[in-house]
Amino acid sequence: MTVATTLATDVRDLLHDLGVPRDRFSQGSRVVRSPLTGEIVAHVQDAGRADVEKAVTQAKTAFLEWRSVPAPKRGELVRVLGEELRRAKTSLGRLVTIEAGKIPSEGEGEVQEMIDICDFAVGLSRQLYGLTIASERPNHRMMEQWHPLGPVGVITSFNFPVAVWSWNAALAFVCGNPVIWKPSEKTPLTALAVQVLFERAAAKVGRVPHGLSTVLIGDRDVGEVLVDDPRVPLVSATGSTAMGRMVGPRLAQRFARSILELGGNNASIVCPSADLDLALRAISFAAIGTAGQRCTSLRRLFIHDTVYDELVVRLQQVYGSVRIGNPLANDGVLAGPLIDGDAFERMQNVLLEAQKLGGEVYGGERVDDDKYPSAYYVRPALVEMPAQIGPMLRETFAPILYVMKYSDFDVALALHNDVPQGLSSSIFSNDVREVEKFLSVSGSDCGIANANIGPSGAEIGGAFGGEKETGGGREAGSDAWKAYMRRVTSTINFGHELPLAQGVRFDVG
Ligand code: UN1
Repeated sequence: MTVATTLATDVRDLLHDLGVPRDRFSQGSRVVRSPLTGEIVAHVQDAGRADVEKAVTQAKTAFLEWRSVPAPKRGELVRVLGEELRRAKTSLGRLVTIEAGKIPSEGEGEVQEMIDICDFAVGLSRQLYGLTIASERPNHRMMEQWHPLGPVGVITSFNFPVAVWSWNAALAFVCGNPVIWKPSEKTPLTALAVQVLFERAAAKVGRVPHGLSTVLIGDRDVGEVLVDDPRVPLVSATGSTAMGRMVGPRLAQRFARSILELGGNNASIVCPSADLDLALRAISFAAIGTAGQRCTSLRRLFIHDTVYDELVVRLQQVYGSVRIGNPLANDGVLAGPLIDGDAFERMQNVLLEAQKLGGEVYGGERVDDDKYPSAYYVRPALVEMPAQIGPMLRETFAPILYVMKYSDFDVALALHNDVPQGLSSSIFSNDVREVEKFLSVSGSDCGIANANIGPSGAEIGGAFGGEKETGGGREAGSDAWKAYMRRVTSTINFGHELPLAQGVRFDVG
């Protein structure tokens, strides 16, 4: 595995390969650090209020042009963007690793997720179907049309710095909308790179209006301008529940739409008939992968008492031996760093809190701090809890897995649902009754419910999102595209009479 002299050099070379002009990452007051080492890798310029204003104005103009381009032609842009992403997969994946700290396989996996949603959206560009509806009146036809909506604001988080943009953007573009993107201030470089790939695709396709895609680097004030601008009819925001509490009501206030992807607190139930080898692998990936920094990460585990001791011992073996560290400097690493020192502090405080409440903590300590004093690598933590209390009810963006024993399936199911969040969930069982119950109306109350796989690592083909404090939004596959369009119901009278609906009589002559 090659390690450049410094990550800054590596970043410079990658951005150069990707075609990002040097001045976009070598000047500006915002310092970009890599969580792999804590070192400064670039400087970028924040967008000012005037830049945001300009982006929205241009997006509005671009919308007027783009909405009239036939949808399959709009799909052509997304098809070429998918090709650019395929070409850039290795470089962009490595940049994700450097900027967000993911292991290379997950960094490239994120780019693959972008490619997948582009393919999905290209097909969709010929399938933006509306219904034909039987009219109750003679010689009338009713139909439903889906029209472009307008500029879409997209606010994304550091943990999926580029894939979440693509879930929104690929759909928005084929649906006829421009996109204004505020990436996490912790991961601006990958966003700048994606914007360059978009610009290249647009140039190849030709006649793509200026301002169809813009990136605005900055703090929350940039996002707030998008949230409050009446020219932006939809904002899709990924982040904490606290962020959603701020964004949701402000959008509702001006009757704009929102797609909210907020905190998750995902659980799995391991039943007596579970395949424990399979469950062990699935649990390990879901709880330790991405250093527990996915919104779909597994955070709570309910294990039946007949298999509890065996599974916990096996999990402890995994937790004790899993390779943690800088994934660019060591082979075989499965857990990279936390994003920053604040995340580390929060994790340690939560572990202390759990301990005070009777939790037995295994792991959780900092590692490699001698090698990287400014980076935050931790051993993932397994916490045996006496009850579902305290931090178990909250989302902590760190590799902490709370474990509890159960003996009655219905009690486990009730505990499973008894948290404020409702993103993803899973069951490990070979008993068809348990599996079907878990997936049924009286089972998991989450937006995603899986059987014999973990709660994370969803494919783009399904609608992604969750209930309760997770915010209710849906992105990516299935019919999530409808949120990016305006539905028109039209009734056409092709007769000579004017029968009124509901048999109402209104004879004026
Ligand atoms: C997120 O963590 O915000 O299902 C998104 C998954 C990924 C997406 C996670 N496909 O884990």
